[in-house]
Amino acid sequence: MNLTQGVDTEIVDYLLSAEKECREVVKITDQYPNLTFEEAYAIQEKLIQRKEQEGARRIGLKLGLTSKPKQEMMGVHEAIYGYLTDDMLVPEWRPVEFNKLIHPKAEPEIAFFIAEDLQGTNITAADVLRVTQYVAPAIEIIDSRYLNFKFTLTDVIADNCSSSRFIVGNKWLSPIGLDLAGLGMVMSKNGEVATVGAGAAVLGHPATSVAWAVNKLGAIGKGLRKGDVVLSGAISEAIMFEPGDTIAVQFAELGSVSFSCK
Ligand code: OOG
Ligand code: MG
Repeated sequence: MNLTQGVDTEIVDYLLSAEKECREVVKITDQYPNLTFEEAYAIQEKLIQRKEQEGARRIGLKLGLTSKPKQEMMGVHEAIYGYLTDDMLVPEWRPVEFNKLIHPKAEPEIAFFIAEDLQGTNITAADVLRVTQYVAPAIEIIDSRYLNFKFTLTDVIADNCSSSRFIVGNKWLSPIGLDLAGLGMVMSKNGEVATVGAGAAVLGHPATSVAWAVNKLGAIGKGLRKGDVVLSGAISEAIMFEPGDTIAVQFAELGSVSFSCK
């Protein structure tokens, strides 16, 4: 660690106040250019612990940068992960409040509901599917705390991978017999097609993406727990929205999920 004592707490305060006050802030690597991935994950962990002290509950995991185009855009070869907390979950019938967010974007996701603890460093997509009770259509709302949504990999890891809100649709299916890689998806804004994609956009198969995260966690003695929900990574690029907009994501066999913004 090359961070001096107390700097991690300062960064946590900085990012949490940006989120609470709904304002963008200069990215942390402007001041700490040598921040390592390991340090960024340590900051992320502190940030989540602080949210827990303030009453939030950890309910799962989310993957980011799981598509080749997104990785190339960032000049990286690896995905990233962050935590989901219960206060991020928005019921489908409740409008998303724009004035509580900074510059949100919506992206299509597949949610995995985990029925058994899963920990290890040799976990495969098949292992993930074995413990997945259901998959469901989901939308993630990402809302980077950084100016103009621009950051380096270490910045975004520390910022809990831009996590902000998520919405889960009401059709839940067992993944057994579902072709999650071939699953087609259309995301629309106010009835007009905005993006299209398929499950394979996520590291070839969404369960591969979840397995990657489990192995990453396994290396530091952590894992998924029974009851966790995992967002496996965006299936297309994220789109901006404003008050009055409705975003809907329709999956071929998995049904749809939508939200309106007010
Ligand atoms: C980082 C988070 C990306 C995903 O599914 O790729 C993410 C960002 O692009 O702000 O959640
Ligand atoms: Mg996402």
